[in-house]
Amino acid sequence: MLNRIKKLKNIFEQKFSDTGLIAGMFAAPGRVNIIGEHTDYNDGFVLPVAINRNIIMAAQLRTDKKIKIYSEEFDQKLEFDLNNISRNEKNSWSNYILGVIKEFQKRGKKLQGINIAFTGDIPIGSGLSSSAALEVAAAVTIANMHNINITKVKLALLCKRAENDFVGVASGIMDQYISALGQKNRALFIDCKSNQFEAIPFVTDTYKIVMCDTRVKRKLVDSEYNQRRKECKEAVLFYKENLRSNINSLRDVNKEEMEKTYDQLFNYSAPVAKRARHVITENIRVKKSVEALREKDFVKLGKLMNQSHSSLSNDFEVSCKELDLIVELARGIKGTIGARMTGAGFGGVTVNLVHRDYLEKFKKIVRAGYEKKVGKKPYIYISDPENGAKSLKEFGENDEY
Ligand code: NG1
Repeated sequence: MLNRIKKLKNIFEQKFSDTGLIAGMFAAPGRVNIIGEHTDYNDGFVLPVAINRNIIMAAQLRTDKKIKIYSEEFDQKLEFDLNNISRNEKNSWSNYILGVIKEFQKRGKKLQGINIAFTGDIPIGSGLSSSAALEVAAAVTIANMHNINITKVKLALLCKRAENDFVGVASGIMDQYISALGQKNRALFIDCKSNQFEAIPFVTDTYKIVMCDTRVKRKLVDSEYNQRRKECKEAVLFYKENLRSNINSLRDVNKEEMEKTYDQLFNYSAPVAKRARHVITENIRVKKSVEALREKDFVKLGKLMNQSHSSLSNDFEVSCKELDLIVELARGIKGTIGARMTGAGFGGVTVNLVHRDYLEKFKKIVRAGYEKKVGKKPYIYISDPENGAKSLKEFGENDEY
């Protein structure tokens, strides 16, 4: 990261003149969800980790009310007025930062003008949550520069509001929580109903988290995602009528109840019955995964990840041939103890647990096998669970935010 920090400092100096006011640098990571897919909007459980890819942001206060933002990735410098923040339809990347600024303003914070430059190495649009990282990096930057005392939980909730209300994506809390609250060698067990979380030790010298990016554009994802949400709601209505009136989400239905009524629901709608079965069993798998981590039983965790993929592919039907191919190739390699798609599906990334002695073999076989059938190589990233958002006080010195 040191080189990127130096590079960003140079960029900042080229793009902006020194105002002499408070300056600083901050970073917020992307994430991968180890298990717990399509459970967040069903009031369920997720188990993400922060990864070693970040948005890094350099900033300095200004004496006026202007906000100037430079994105290295888009090579664009935009200017806004603090007194008149509205959505930018043309340069949508800026909305993640503007939305965060707006949220601070909504909370009555008097902000000063600010110059911002940022860069990042989280691939955009592949399901590693570069957008939440950008929001969290912006929030940490704004809070620090203005001496605003805010807990990490409140900061993550503020970013979620920015995403829901300003950017306009009805996401859950997972991405902003893990980017703000991630911890080195820990996964975050999040209850998406209560927003409570617990950092679970994810300690292993033997296994690495490997992400494989299919590089498939997630074409169907929006319509299919909304369709799945609708089907889950339909299942809740069915259970409410046929089981108990106090069922308000799939979280409230246990496995026995689901199995007892499976045929009845299947006769009403086969997809709805299958979606419900995925969510209800996935919540159980997340809780078992937490147990596995507490027991340091990574083989057990890997098996649960494999089961999660089958359930997402067969019952929730959000996988695609490229994801299934990478999962199949990965599973064929000795040293892979778990492989599954992660994120919304229809493309994006898989997450794997791979023995460190087999990493090179893994990369070689997955790249070659995928290229042979799909015509391009997948991108492969390797990470341990990392810390969440932090201040980069000085070059190379990583202080916890
Ligand atoms: P990805 O595909 O990682 O952006 C999406 C949702 C999550 C969750 C997963 C499925 C957004 C921004 N994120 O994740 O909240 O529902 O799908 O588990 O919509």
